[in-house]
Amino acid sequence: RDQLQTKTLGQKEIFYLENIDSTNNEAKKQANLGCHEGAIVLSEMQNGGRGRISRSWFSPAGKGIWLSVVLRPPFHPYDAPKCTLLAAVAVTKAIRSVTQVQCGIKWPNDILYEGKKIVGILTEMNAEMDAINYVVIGIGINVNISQEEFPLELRQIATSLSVAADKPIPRLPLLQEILSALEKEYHKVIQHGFVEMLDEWRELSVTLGQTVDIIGASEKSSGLAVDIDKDGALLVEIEGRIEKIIAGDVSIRPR
Ligand code: BT5
Repeated sequence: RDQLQTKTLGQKEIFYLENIDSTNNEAKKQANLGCHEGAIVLSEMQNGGRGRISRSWFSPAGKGIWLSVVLRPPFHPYDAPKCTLLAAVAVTKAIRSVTQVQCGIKWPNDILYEGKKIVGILTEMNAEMDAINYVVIGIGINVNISQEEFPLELRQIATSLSVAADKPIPRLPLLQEILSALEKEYHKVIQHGFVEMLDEWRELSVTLGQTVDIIGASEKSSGLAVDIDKDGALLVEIEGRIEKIIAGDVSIRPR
């Protein structure tokens, strides 16, 4: 805590665990019990790490940053999913500055290096009527996992910072920078709105300018990812028309 340069994130409450099913589950539990904004949950490993739509997240002991952050943002619940975009910007910047690994954001919730996933983000929300009670941003970062340590089904699609940098990466300085960057982006968004953040997102994106397959749409389609809009939707040009792709409904795959 003394080593954090943040004002709120990780300052009042840090829940540090050896093992847990999912740091997001623990963070939601603590949020329901009334923890402060900025509380963080960290675990050395997760035995039930989760991705979106009940996919699982590989989280071996001591080799990653398995982190969840509780926020109580003054946004409309409609804007909560944009926390994923904000976190992707913050984490990408932090990784680039601490490790020099030139990773980039794949819309909406992945950070990739040379096409392989290094980070996944899972934002979950609890809201009543028009107000957010809390948002939990779950961030999973593969830090020191060798390529052979990934289960077979992930070996071709996942990688880690130590593989990308070709050396072990100490976790603490990276965690400190991630929390600082997250706090900075969060306050920027509160003060100036999401639209202000989008230029940074565009700069760090590896999705824009690519031909992508849209998966989960009623008709299978593909097109050129041209931009992100004020709602955080991906704009894809399909046969001369611009389609708005909303996170959660569909995912994309580069051609
Ligand atoms: C995600 O889901 O990418 C969100 C992952 C969020 C993980 C963090 S860890 C801390 C917090 N606590 C949790 O329980 N979760 C969060 P999605 O876009 O649905 O991608 C999931 C897919 O990524 C899986 O189906 C696998 O194909 C792949 N995958 C699983 N583990 C991986 C890993 N360690 N590295 C790269 N890819 C992985």
